[in-house]
Amino acid sequence: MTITHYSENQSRDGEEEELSHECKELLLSLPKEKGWRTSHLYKYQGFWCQASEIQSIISFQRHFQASETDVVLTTVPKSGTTWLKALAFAIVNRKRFPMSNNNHPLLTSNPHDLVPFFEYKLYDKHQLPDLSNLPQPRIFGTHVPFPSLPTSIKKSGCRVVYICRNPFDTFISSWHFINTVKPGSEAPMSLDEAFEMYCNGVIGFGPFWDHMLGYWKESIERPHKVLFLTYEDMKKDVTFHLKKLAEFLGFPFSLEEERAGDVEKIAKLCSFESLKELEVNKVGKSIKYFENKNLFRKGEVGDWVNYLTPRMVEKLTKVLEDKLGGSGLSFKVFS
Ligand code: PAP
Repeated sequence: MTITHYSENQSRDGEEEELSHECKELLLSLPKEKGWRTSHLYKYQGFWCQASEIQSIISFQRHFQASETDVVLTTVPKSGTTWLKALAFAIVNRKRFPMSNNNHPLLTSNPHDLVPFFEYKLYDKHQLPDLSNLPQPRIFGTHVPFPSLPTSIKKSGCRVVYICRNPFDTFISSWHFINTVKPGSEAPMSLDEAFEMYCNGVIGFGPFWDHMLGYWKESIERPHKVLFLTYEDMKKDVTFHLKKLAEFLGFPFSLEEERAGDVEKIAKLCSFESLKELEVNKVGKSIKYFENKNLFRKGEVGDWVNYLTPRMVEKLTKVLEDKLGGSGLSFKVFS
């Protein structure tokens, strides 16, 4: 068996590649913990993230200029990002790319290529992208918590959509993902170790409760600008939520479109079952080091019952009560 050892400054999978002097200096001042995939996670502006993400996020915060027509899709990782990107893209572009079109871009491109992440794509590796010529409305994705979004997003009045997933399933999805993408030479992360870190809030862009509450509160204060959806509600009634999303984005379905079954056609095109079977989602990498196929695992609600022990369920339930109690945000995890 090969065991790989990483020293403080060595990079794992490009982890601390090409960091600027400024970023390296900053890292020295930040709290750090053992990471899930990378050797460390750093606490930047109150949330945990990897070194290379911090550099991109700083650049995003400094340089991105939102316009009122922009759409920003936001999530905790493994909460339904890929699904939301596909739906939003299909909704706002349906005049350009009608559902009757056999060449719909979602058939040949992964949703993350059509709706780029600020931190993994646009502002990755010192890039300063020219985003002025993108088709309107521009749609972007990010995992950055609400308080750390660039001021121009918070103040421009652009639309923000958040999709939230119950933390039991998000945890299991994250744990599977990490172990799938870890090189074979590294020991898998045990469920127990990952669970303790998760409950302590130490996970990319966590603590997850702060992330959720940031967007939850904003959606209550500014419901016309911040829409809060849940993975479970969308699974239960995708048609209803797709229409709600279209209305929120300013692209409501006409009666004619509804009669023609366009809502259902978009739901089908963006469904887990359809996307998973596409060639483009079986090969290639749309987000940095990660293979597209690993973005599609089971796509179910409640898979956590197959993994969590009664003690874990009790503990995470308590964490949710402690952290989300009184906020009005809760999860119905037991059917
Ligand atoms: P990301 O944040 O890394 O982009 P994200 O898309 O949020 O990942 O999450 C992946 C999860 O969404 C996976 O869940 P699972 O591990 O419980 O199976 C994945 O299967 C699921 N998923 C991906 N695409 C869809 C879809 N079209 N509909 C429903 N679930 C989906």
